[in-house]
Amino acid sequence: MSAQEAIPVFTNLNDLYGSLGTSLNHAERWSNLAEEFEKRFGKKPAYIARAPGRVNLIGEHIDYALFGVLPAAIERDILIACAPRDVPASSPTAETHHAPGSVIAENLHPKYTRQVFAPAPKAKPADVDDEVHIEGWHLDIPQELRWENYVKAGYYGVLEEHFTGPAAHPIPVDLLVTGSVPAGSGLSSSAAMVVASTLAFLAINGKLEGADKVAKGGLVKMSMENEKRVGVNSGGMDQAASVMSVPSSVLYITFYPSLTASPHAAARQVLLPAPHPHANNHPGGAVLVCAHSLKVSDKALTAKRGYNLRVVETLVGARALARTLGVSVGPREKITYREVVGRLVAETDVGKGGEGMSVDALMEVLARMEAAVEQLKPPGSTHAEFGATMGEMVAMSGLSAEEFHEVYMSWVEVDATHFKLYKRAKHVYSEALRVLQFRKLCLDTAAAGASASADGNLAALKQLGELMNESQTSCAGDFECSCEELDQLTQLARDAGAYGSRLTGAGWGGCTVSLVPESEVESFIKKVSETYPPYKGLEGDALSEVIFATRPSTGACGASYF
Ligand code: NG1
Ligand code: MG
Repeated sequence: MSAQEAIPVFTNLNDLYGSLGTSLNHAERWSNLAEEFEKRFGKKPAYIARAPGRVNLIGEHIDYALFGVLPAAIERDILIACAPRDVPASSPTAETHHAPGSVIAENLHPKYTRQVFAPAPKAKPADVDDEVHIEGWHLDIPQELRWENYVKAGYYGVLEEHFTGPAAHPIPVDLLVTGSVPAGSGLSSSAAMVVASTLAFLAINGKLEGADKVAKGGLVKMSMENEKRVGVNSGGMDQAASVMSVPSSVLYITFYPSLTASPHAAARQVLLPAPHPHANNHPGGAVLVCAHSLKVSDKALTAKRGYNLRVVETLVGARALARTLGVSVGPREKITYREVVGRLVAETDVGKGGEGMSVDALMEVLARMEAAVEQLKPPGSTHAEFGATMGEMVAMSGLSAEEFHEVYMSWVEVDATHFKLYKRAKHVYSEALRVLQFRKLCLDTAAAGASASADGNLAALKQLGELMNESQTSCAGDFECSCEELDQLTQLARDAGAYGSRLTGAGWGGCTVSLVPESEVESFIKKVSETYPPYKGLEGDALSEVIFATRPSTGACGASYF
């Protein structure tokens, strides 16, 4: 799973469906999309891009602190069918859809209307030979969570990366979108949209071929930058999971020293304990069940008091901690919590090295951080739960008020009077450690293979569940990204027999993920559907839309039609 791997393009659709999993009728979805495309645009699609949503097993809100996380792609995905549109040479170019690189975007869902837009080049005529030189592009992307903004965000990145310099015009494109990832659910429909859009525009413009073709790592990087254009200062977990995932496996994704700088370290497979061959009286392996709290988590609305505020609290906390620990930090550097421990080790434990630190050494250091973060409680503070005021926070950063605003506040809008640096840090370091403990349990069980006892497997599953439960407690108490509905649903899931249950994704609504004994999935779903009040009266498809088992699925890919 290296970042240099090419993005798979299928020409045999049966091979493709085989790789996607069996919980949705993929063949029907793909052929329906292709037929509908032909009906609407009068030609077959040239390419269909697929990008899956993801579920995060453990490691919440630590990707932007550059700590490793354990997500897996799910079967539910976004598909974008597309084809070049011929624009007659003689046609008047005043109309938007005749402009170079113009897009007609439709969505299979009837509630979404047709969108027509065209990017405008920022061009400057070159001196001698009259060639036009394109310096960049204008494409209006309102910071609202509407589907077409994600399509535009993907396109914009492709334009900026591949269509600047001597004029090379992007081709006009018709496209049709469909999706099965519920929006606002914490299953990353947004990243799936951005990845699918970026992939579609790369494919249609021939950027997935040739010597300098975009590979998986490039697609992750572009998609991360593209998603930021819609207004959330996210880490890279969702885009990496959507692109890099492989069937049947969870991914351990690390972002340090950088996701794409260390392609081999970036994403590694971690297998959940498999059913034990001699597990007569034991429930066998475990399955992931996603359950939507039915509270929609709208990041556009909650960013100022939620996601973006947490990013600020986490980054400022890291600088303050670096200072109290005597770790070097540049005057304008936005150091992260991962870099703080890296440097702490490199600068104090000679020989261990910060970047190349082994996972065991990292686990040791993380365990020591619980005491260290106590120093982030503002001295003598009487504020509830150790929140620092803006003034106190500026003082802790060691920057002048002006510098502080420039470095930490100029790129983001937040709405808060107190900033809970201590509680956020406590979550980040304990969660980073739980991820590594979870990973170790999985790797140790896999290494023991058939020689492990059935009891050993079961014990491992219970411990994995325990770590998920602890993660939920930390998200709710210290990171404050849960909500009543998520607290209730995770508790009901445990009562219904899950090994463990927690919120997944940013929180404040959206989905939970539960680790459930394979043999008990049906009865688990039934019990939760009877006890979680918002599920009252739901059955059949309506119920399986909100609570469903999923297996780790494959990452982004495409299909070419001939
Ligand atoms: P969601 O809300 O599930 O898309 C967000 C971030 C992730 C990560 C998680 C919390 C985006 C695109 N993604 O996920 O990078 O920080 O929250 O762990 O904002
Ligand atoms: Mg999202």
